[in-house]
Amino acid sequence: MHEPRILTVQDISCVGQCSMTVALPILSACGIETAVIPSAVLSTHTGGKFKGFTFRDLTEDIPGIREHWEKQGIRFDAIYTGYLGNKRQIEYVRDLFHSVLVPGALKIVDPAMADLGKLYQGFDRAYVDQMITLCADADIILPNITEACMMTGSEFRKTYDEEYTGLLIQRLHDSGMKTVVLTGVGYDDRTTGILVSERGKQSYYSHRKLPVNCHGTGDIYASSFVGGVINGIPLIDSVQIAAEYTVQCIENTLDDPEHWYGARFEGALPWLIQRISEARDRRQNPSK
Ligand code: PXL
Repeated sequence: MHEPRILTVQDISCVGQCSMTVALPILSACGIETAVIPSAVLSTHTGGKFKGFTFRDLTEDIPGIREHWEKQGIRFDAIYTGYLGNKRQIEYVRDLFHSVLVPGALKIVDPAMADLGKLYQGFDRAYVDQMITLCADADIILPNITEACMMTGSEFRKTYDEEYTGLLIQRLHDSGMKTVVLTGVGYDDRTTGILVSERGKQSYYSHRKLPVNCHGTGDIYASSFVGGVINGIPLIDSVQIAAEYTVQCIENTLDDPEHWYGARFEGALPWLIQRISEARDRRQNPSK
């Protein structure tokens, strides 16, 4: 049987437990061969108390890597992109979409650029506009509420109702986006969840909200979700497994205030491996 091979494009933040250093171990745990293009190397991520981080931009390495792969006939069954350092990288990722993927490959984009109503350091409106074009080219996008607001020109609200999230989803579809997995959707203080809109059908999976906001949890969520989907696990089940895994990672971090820069995702990997393999077996042997 042909085992899917995927490509992920995102930065390496040397310290900070986010992007590539989270995606690779999680995808490997899910049993998926993963090739990488590091979009930049930073000494730390750009959030929280980290100041004065280094940033080695690898943008202009991307076309050469693509050309080499094209010559070698290297192709991928899926692509998953996370934090991309600038507008040009987004253009280069769109080139990858059209050159190194097999026909029908799954394109998953996490427009990791903003949270809590604000863009991450270094990004501007032009970057958001470019990200909209990438998301419109993707099969599945994973914005949080802030990113959905920025991509649709909607007002960011801390509290909202189903009408508001429905409108955000509608506006994303109106901009050409296909399956939307909207993260961090909570209608009261105690719960949060994920609103999925796929082919005109919406489903909502909610779970208990933990009293902290950990850096990097978006990447933990996206990587474990991708791990489920690439294993052929139905979308809503992948959404649920990723959410439960992310909650465990946050729980494992709560008691350590010095660990403000990320979430401890390692300890719950055995649980993730088990859940993914059970769900995959159920898909292959539905009678079980
Ligand atoms: O987790 C998102 C992320 C990824 N990469 C870098 C970041 C952030 C969030 O702040 O700064 C470099």
